[in-house]
Amino acid sequence: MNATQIRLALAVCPLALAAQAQAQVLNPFNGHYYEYVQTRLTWQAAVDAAAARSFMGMQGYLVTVTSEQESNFIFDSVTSATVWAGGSDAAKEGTWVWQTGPEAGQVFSYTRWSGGEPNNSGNEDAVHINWSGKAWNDINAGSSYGYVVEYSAAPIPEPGTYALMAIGLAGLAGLARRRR
Ligand SMILES: [Ca+2]
Ligand SMILES: [Ca+2]
Repeated sequence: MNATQIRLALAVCPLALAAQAQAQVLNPFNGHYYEYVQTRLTWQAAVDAAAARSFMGMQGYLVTVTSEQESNFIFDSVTSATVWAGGSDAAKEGTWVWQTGPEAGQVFSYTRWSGGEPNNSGNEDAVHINWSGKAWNDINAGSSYGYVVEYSAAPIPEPGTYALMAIGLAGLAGLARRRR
């Protein structure tokens, strides 16, 4: 590497780091973070890959879109690519249920289906978003798309943490009694 190449590497490196640091985008409205992953996977593989990611101690999950604001935010600020979201009607045709994140098990209360969708054309059991502008479509879960990982919940304390907290509180109570 000559001097020019070293100078170039030093100039480019911080830019690369800055781009990486901004992979997760904060939605100030709900405090959740979102990360677009370009790698094309099947729906179930995207569910698993999202759950394997974590950010600031929060476990990721395949995105759940539960409001107009969240839908707009993803399209405008995270990605406008067509991406998987964590909903399925595989268990009961026509009943769309979130399978991921804090909403796992909840029937969709907010939807943004494109006109004529979901149409279950050839048995389509998974939802992808940003399909037609900001609208959604049901599609075969074996198709391959990129995906958005959402991060929202603080990690759930391990049972051992509660035990330590209890010991800590008992210790403080004892200290308070001794002071009196
Ligand atoms: Ca969500
Ligand atoms: Ca469809």
